[in-house]
Amino acid sequence: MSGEATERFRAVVNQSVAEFKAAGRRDLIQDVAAETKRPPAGRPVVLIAGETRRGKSSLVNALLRHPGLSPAGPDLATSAYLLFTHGAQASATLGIAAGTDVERRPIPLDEIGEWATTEGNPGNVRRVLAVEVAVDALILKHVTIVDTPGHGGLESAEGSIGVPMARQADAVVFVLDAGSPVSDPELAFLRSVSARVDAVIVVVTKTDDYPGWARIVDDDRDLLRRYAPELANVPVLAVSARVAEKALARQPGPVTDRLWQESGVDELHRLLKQRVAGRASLLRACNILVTARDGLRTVNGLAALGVAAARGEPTVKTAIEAERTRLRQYGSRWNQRVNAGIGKVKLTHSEALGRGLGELQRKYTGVIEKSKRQEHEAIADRLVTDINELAAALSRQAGLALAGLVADGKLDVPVAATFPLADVRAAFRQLEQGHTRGKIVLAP
Ligand SMILES: Nc1nc2c(ncn2[C@@H]2O[C@H](COP(=O)(O)OP(=O)(O)O)[C@@H](O)[C@H]2O)c(=O)[nH]1
Ligand SMILES: [Mg+2]
Repeated sequence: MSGEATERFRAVVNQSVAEFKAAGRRDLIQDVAAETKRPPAGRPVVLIAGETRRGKSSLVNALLRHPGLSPAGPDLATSAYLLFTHGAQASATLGIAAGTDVERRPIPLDEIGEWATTEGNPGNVRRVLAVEVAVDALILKHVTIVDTPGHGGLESAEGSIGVPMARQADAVVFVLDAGSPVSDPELAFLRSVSARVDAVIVVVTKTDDYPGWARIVDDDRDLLRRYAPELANVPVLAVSARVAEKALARQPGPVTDRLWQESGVDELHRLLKQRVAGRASLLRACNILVTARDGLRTVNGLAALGVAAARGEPTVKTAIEAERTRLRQYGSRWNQRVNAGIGKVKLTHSEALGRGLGELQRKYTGVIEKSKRQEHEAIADRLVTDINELAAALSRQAGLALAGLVADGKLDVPVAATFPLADVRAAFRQLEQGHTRGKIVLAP
């Protein structure tokens, strides 16, 4: 980021932190602080997350083109983090808990399973925290890949290490399988990940095993749209590590190429290169903003009345009508009070809109600067989604402000102008001029 962009970025983050302070939410301040304090990145870190036995380790092996490197199988469960980095010479190094220290010890590559699976190391009696594996795989020239343990489901205490760990990641590949649609705990996990990580890719694996995989992929997309709207636009890729293994076992040639294509693993490779590789600092900046945005949503979304108003619930509408009638009886005093009320709504609204647009602008300036021409269309699509999201968050906030005014007995908000979403910048300009008589409405 340029110096000026860095300054503006800091200002946005500081502003958010100030809001959290005002709301007495030390936890949210800590969340953002944790993001900003991470050491500078070299290659972006991609976390492979998901329920146990979904096929994470097999997918990692397919991506690395190194069958069996990350222990995988029907009776195996990964029990430690496996960090795959690039190295011309293959090597594996254990990280073992020794009191408060971490002892590092090299091991042969074929002993990883003895240390990093529930079978080789039941109950983790060997106190393995992680294994760092260096191999000469093409994908590792672009990103560092972390295969994650998980052996009690995402809901369990062990499974939940996935969420804090996700904070160490620049991007997350979330693995589902084609046997059944995304489950509630998986959706909940994805939602909490998306509150920290901007770059999320969903992968539906084992397509070779389930002839009905295409319907499951459609269902997954649909469920994400409905229950995790913030993830409505994440890429959902269908893959098969098994088909990739078949391709790996063959000599190069047209059939092998077709198998790679069919496996979907090449597509995942391409997506990681396009969206993640070479963007460590940009992804980190985005993740800080995502964390701040999530905090702002938490702070702004707590009041139940606000939620009811945003949903247009009849009781709230009736309250607004009654208030309007009451206020009409006030004559000139009514005008004063209404204007004060409008000022209040306008203030909250313009600050939030300004902040939100500023964030988006910064984010996308960075993204567009570093992207290739053919990616621009896809980026534009994402921008529109994000603006929609911002507008939805703002209408919720406006609902809150309105509800507050109803409670204060100060409500009547004439609408000065309605802008279609595409004119969001015009709306913003009018707000900036500050001469508006009524509330600015963004029509989604
Ligand atoms: N048919 C098929 N089986 C797979 C595929 N990927 C993984 N599996 C199997 O699913 C089981 C769990 O895989 P693993 O990679 O260990 O899952 P993890 O626990 O998420 O790391 C193993 O028996 C794998 O052989 C795939 O693409 N196709
Ligand atoms: Mg595994």
